[in-house]
Amino acid sequence: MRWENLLAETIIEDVYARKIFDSRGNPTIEVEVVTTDGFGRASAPAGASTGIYEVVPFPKGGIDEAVRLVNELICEKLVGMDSADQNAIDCLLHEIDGTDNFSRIGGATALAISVAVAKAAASSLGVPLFQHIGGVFAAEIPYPLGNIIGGGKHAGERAPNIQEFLVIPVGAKSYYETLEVCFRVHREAGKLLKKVDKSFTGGRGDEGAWVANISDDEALQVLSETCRRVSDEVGCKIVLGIDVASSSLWDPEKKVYTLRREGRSRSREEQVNYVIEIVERYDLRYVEDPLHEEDFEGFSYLVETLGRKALICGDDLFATNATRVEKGLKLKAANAIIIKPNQVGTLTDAYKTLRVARTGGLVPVVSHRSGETEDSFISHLAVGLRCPVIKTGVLGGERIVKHNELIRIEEMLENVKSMAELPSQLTR
Ligand code: 2PG
Ligand code: MG
Repeated sequence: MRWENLLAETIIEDVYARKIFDSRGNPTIEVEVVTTDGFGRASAPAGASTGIYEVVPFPKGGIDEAVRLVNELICEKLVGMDSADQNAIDCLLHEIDGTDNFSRIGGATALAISVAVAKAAASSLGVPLFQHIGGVFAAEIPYPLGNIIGGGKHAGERAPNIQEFLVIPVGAKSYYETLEVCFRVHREAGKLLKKVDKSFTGGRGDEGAWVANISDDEALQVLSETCRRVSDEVGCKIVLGIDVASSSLWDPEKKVYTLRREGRSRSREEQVNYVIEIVERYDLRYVEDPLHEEDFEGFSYLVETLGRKALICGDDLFATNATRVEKGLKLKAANAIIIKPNQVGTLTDAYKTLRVARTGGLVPVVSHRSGETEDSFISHLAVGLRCPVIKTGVLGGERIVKHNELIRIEEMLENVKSMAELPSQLTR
């Protein structure tokens, strides 16, 4: 086959946007890209605990304006371009937008286009999406960070302040097995919660994690106890983690962390000490956003104190933004990073941030958002970019599609796959 013919197959012929709904019932944007020989469809997720350094999701006129912009303006500019040239497409999106936070076309708009283009290219070329992203040697399967108990902005008033109580089945030998363990922990934790909280009726939060009327410490006790038991029963090492999502607790005026449940607050110093205390008491190996998004120095102190024992992971702190990662690296403010493509708008931007982070030794964790759709793109992204951990909630259709897609990827890679190599903080 001639090179020109091969290239022609990936040429964009049409782009179309519509409004759909996410898992919280909020409207979001979905984009379809048609090429000569392929098709890609992608939609944008949405956060509840969004960081202030994330790109703006929608333009001034909201989603309707975003849809209009795609169908009436952006489509025309993309037709004729090569979907396999992701960099050129993402550069063009920046050019059309002309701002540094995607406020004109919307970051959600950019993301849906960027991902739909990648999917269309993979489909045109007849290769799996993870291989299109990562090449033929992308064959490492990530471990899930399973969300077992929820709190903060993902749950109700009486739930814990900490947003997510997480587990990683580090002893599992396959993705399928990691899920068996995660779901067993989830099931058993549900049973134990009934004993701890008499009013618990099996309610679940945005990501499928249990929501109960318990304190942070009670949630950690339930998680610890459940993991100990399940680990013994199934013979698989399970480690614990949390996403404090501290920016959601931070009151910038009073300069305190508000503990809604207890009706009191913690000073910065108290918050630092509390994090150190629970990491030690519950042997937490993963702590995401222990402090609010401006406190690089506080993060540095935690890395210095806990960094050899636990991953101190920046989510809102970095907002998948390369400039913020550079600052974080200078200050040694984290040893892990959340990669959420919708925080930055395009696949190329997310990749660039990942490259900076990796060069600086940060452990990358590809992540969903609390408001998700049936799009399983991040499963491919985690394998394609060789990220050792994927954070994608626990139960619920929009979470399960990502897990099931990883089971399929694992099967596809049958003879060449290996489980990802985990950092020492998780395996020690
Ligand atoms: C987080 C995410 C996903 P949200 O804080 O890590 O769990 O939550 O999408 O609400 O920001
Ligand atoms: Mg987070």
